[in-house]
Amino acid sequence: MQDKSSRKEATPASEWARDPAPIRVGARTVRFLAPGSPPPPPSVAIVGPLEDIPVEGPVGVQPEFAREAGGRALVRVRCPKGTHFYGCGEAAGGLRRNSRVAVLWNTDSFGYDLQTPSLYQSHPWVLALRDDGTAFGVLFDTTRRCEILLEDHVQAATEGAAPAVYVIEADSPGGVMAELALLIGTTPLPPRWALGFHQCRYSYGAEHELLGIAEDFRARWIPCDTLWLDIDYADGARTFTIDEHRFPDAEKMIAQLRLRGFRTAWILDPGVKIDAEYPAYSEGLEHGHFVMRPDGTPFEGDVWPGRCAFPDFLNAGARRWWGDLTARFVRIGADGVWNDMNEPSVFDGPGRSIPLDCTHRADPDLGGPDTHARYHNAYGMQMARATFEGLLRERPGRRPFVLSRSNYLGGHRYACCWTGDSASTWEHLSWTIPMMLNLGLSAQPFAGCDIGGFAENADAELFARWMGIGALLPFARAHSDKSTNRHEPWSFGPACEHACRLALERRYRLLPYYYTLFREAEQSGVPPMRPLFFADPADPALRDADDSFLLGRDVLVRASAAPDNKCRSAMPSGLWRRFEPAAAIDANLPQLFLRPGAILPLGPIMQHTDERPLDPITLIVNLDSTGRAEGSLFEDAGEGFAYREGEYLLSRYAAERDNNHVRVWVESAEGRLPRPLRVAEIVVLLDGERVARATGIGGDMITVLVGGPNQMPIGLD
Ligand code: NBV
Repeated sequence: MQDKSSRKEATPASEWARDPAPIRVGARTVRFLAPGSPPPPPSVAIVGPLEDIPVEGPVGVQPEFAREAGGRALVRVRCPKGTHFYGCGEAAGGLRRNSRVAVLWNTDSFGYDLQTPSLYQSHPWVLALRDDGTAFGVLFDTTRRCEILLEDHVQAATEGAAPAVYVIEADSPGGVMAELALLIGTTPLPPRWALGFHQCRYSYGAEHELLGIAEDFRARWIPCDTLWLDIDYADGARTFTIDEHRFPDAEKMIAQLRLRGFRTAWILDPGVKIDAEYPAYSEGLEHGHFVMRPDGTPFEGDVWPGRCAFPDFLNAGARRWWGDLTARFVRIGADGVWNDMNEPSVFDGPGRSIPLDCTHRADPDLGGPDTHARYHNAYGMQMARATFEGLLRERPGRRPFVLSRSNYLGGHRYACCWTGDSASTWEHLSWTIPMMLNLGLSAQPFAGCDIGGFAENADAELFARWMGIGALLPFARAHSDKSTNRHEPWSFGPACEHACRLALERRYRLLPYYYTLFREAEQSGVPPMRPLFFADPADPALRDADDSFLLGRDVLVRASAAPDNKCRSAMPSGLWRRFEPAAAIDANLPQLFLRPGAILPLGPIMQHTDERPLDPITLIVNLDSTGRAEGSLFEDAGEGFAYREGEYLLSRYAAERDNNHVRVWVESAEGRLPRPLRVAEIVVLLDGERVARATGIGGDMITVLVGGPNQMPIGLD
């Protein structure tokens, strides 16, 4: 995204990603079509039924259609003065996107900066906030190259036919996101382990190295769930192969890691090496699974393995073939799959990708056969889909976990994403929170960054701060480029290691809350990580907070990404009280606050997510001005789909103050899982950064004495 000044088939998977109980807050969607042209078919973003959506109709803003002299279709949406713009997916820079241009064209953008026109993903979607706190969203439904100018109006210029334009109106930004989810689906609940910490490096190059990293995590008592294998595990970078000299028995290695509580995630790039002896290539060629040149021969281009052909993921047969290859691979025990280079990146291709006139045999419901110009932005999403569906076919009882670098609006149904090849600089760290927030507001809420930055060298101070913030993002993975400083938590000496341990212990204590938020997101489409203005959309002071964010409704994170560690954003009104789930006060970690009227569930510190049950459970209580609070906790097996059949426990907690006592109880429960017998610790937040505590049996009413000697400072865990 650039500064304006600097520029001259509803699949089975997506069906189950939707939930019949979305939150609709006085919201309304209307579809607009360019006058005089036939309605274009919906793009891969759309899964919601269009029959319920009126064409034309009364909403607060109306798109106008025109055609540029050069031939591009133009859509302009005039907005009320002072409208604030967000969304448009992945871009470096601040949260508010007024006066910027988003160029939607998926691009491999190593070491990107503020002037890089487009990054790895495309989201032709703008969320707009009016001064009175009401909101609207505009979706330009095209996978073609699209430029969106955000000025006093929103203007999109796209190639090809004029897109259908959806306008969503709602009382609040959360209402717009919930309504958008009816059109494009929601993020399926991830397996619980995927919300733990992930450690990566380009590359852990041999079995002994990976096992050593695992031992270090456990010996140093630093929580971690997943270790990642980057391209050097493969034989000559051939996708689906493993170099047997460096990884002589991958299945055994995976089993050994599982015994220590580790999962593994493996990279699979789309480029298939042209090599007649390599089955992935010969099979793909034989069955016509590759993207073709206009003359009907497979397109060839250079990537890591050398000369490659590229699977045509727009085609159902090619997706199935690829998904089956992926499944064969994960039969040795891999837990997650990482799709990289899937913009797709082609070193010697025009614009570093596939030529625009190459052809895809796209399925009829995706739009039918057409050129790469039409489908470029959907390529990575359809690769993620092939991977997701392959995993689901192979392991129908497990939730697929796919990480994809490239994606398109609606691709949250298949993959988590990360923000690609950043650099280890304070500037890159400062873009992290706004990037995550805008991805969430673009319906890609399961996202993270390379903790520590990918390229260049971090130092102890930058890495510790990056870990403090990164450990609180929806997806938390440390990673680094070849020949740079390593990014394991102990790489920068004992003080930094201590800060990293505290940051990760915090994440693990917060996991029950995160998990509850992800379940809510699956139902409602409202992202777990939200901008501060969600606390009060009408408060002008909250609209461009780049160094604070909300987790759900209840937790506010103040997280400076500047060397001086000063947070500049305002606080929402009300007595948000500081709390600390670990003794993080002196480690320069972000500060955590709890909303007045909220009860926050925390778990015990764990070294990995299935190390032990959620016992004890801690409920942190911040009473509102009437002396009441409430909160909820969603629990289930952490894996599989039984929760969709009622195998879960959703507890709603309530608290009330009566003079010197605060009583806390389970107000209501939903789901078939029995309440486990466990210890509950109640922590009531009080004035002067003090707390009062009591312990009882979870499920019983517990009374906390909040007066006098029972009070103690926060942060004593
Ligand atoms: O597979 C190697 C890297 C990977 O570590 C990184 O996360 C990706 O964004 N990959 C790009 C290709 C090489 C980048 C220099």
